[in-house]
Amino acid sequence: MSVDATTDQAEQVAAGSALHAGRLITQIENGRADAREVLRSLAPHCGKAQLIGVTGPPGAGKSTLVSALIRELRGRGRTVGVIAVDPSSPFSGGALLGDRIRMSDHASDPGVYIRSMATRGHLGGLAWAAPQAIRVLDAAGFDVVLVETVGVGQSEVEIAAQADTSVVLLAPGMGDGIQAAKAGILEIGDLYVVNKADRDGADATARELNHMLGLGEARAAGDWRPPIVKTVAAKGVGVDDLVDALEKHRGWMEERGVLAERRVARAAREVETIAVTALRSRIADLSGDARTGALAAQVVGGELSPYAAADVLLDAIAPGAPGESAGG
Ligand SMILES: Nc1nc2c(ncn2[C@@H]2O[C@H](COP(=O)(O)OP(=O)(O)OP(=O)(O)O)[C@@H](O)[C@H]2O)c(=O)[nH]1
Ligand SMILES: [Mg+2]
Repeated sequence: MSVDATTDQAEQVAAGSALHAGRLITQIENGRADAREVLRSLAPHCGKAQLIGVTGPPGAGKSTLVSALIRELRGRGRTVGVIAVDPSSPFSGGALLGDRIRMSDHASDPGVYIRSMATRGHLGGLAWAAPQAIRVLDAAGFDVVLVETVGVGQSEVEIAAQADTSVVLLAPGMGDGIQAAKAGILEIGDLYVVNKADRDGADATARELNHMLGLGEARAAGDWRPPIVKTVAAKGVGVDDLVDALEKHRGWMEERGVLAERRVARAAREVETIAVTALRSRIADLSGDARTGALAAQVVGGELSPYAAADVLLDAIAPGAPGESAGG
């Protein structure tokens, strides 16, 4: 892509063109080098959006809640971009978020943009691509960026955990609490939602959650105590309370300097991920290389320790040969 085309695409995204934002995300998913150039031009436009992660077990109602959140946020005059990662698990039979939205009233609303991303199959994986896609929607000027990830798998949980505010969604029954604890999502919530409050067991789930999280225990004055909000996402019930709680958390973070800290931590992770991805791909390039085979043979033959062999490998890739992340 030419310099002009890069500048043009960046300008279009920064001006809020959903079409160009969508194209850029596709380029990111495909690991295209020119996406990096556009992202570089967009850097000054990033950092304004409120980033909210929504995660929880398959079928808990994340997409339904996201759709209800969009409605509530639009009602409050905010524009909303959505990244739905792994949007429908084979277990829950939940509809694709995109399908759900198409059926609803957001479809023709220019203040809403929804994008699904596949979990697998793109260069560097999800951990690398999702934060870049979030950047794109941020640069495109959406006030709020919602990220839906299913709470199984480390990278999915991490994406939600790295938001400004992480919402963990559970639903009564199906041993959700236990599933969630296993996946490690219980620790990451700034807010907890017990969805499907129209079903039996919602109060019990909320109590169990309260107990497991030690929410009844004393905290230092000024510390954040994660609230538990009950919702019936399918009917929009409790969603206004949830948005109030989100606003409260944002206010608390700004007051305490937590928002700035989180953003620095997130950027650090992002930089690390890009660097590690580049190193991996350089190592992968070498794995077909005779040198790696020779090193392995030397390790098997007892001539080299694996550590020494790894040092040789690192020396071969580390000294600044341009790799996947160079120039970005
Ligand atoms: N009874 C009831 N059903 C709900 C509620 N919210 C969502 N559902 C239903 O639960 C099912 C799963 O909802 P989804 O929003 O697709 O859940 P999800 O967590 O996004 O699912 P995956 O992305 O596949 O993990 C759907 O059939 C919804 O209609 C609710 O508040 N009450
Ligand atoms: Mg979903």
